[in-house]
Amino acid sequence: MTEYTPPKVWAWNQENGGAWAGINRPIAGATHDKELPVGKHPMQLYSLGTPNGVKVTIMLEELLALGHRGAEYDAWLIKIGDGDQFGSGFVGINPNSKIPALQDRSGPTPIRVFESGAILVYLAEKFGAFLPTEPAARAECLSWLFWQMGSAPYLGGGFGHFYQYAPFKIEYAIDRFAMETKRQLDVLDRRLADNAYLGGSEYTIADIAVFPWYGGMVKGWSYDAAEFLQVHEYKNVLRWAAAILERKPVQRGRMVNRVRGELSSQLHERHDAGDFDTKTQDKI
Ligand SMILES: N[C@@H](CCC(=O)N[C@@H](CS)C(=O)NCC(=O)O)C(=O)O
Repeated sequence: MTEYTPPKVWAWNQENGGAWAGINRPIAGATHDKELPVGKHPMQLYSLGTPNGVKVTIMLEELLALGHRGAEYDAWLIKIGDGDQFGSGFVGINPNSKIPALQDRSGPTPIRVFESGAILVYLAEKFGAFLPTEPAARAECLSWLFWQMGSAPYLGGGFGHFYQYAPFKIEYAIDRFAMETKRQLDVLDRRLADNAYLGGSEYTIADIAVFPWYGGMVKGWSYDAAEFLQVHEYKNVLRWAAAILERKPVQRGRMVNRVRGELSSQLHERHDAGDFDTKTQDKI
């Protein structure tokens, strides 16, 4: 690899060889007209089963398991590799063109919510669940929730990108982001040494947000990097991830909008609670 001297003005090299070169663009906005489908339930989710998407499907399944019928939802598949996030309907509910995006159609005027952290807070407040009301516990929960929103881009966009998706391996970039990812795992491991969950003794939206990223990392689901990052060292994170994974709503939420893995674990779209038994990819 030769050293790179940036030109005076950056130019868009559309074929830069990276795994996402086909969809990444330096401009926002829609590329084509496309209405979003709308189903029968109050909540309409437009998403994909990535760590960011799964946060919301886990939350909706948790709410349904508590008996909140208002959390019934249609989960529509947005194929980001095909550019669905740049359709006019999707951009209308998320001007940032990223999954997940939610529309609450339970009232007279639909309410759009984008950014997974904002969606979790919106749902937690609407249904009064998984976000403590006592000020100290609420502050702790929100602190870890926002920690996730700020930290995961280093794990995904930094480490994951340069370790797995970049067209060639750059030692400096992998080194920098491997170090930061290990530091973040250690932050979590220390917190979880004395606390069952990130907010304290209760399972909250902080755990729902952090689990798909950092739980997935220690479980070896992400970037084929478990050995490289020696994830077995983070024993408290492993214990916490195992406890979360035992929850039925978490298992269900992980299946929704999933397009990889065992066919029986992929429920491309979810429009009914019964779909988990009848509409997984091994059955249709
Ligand atoms: N901060 C956002 C991040 C969302 C995000 O990065 N989504 C990715 C998939 S995990 C995406 O839609 N990428 C499509 C693109 O970049 O064009 C959130 O938490 O909702």
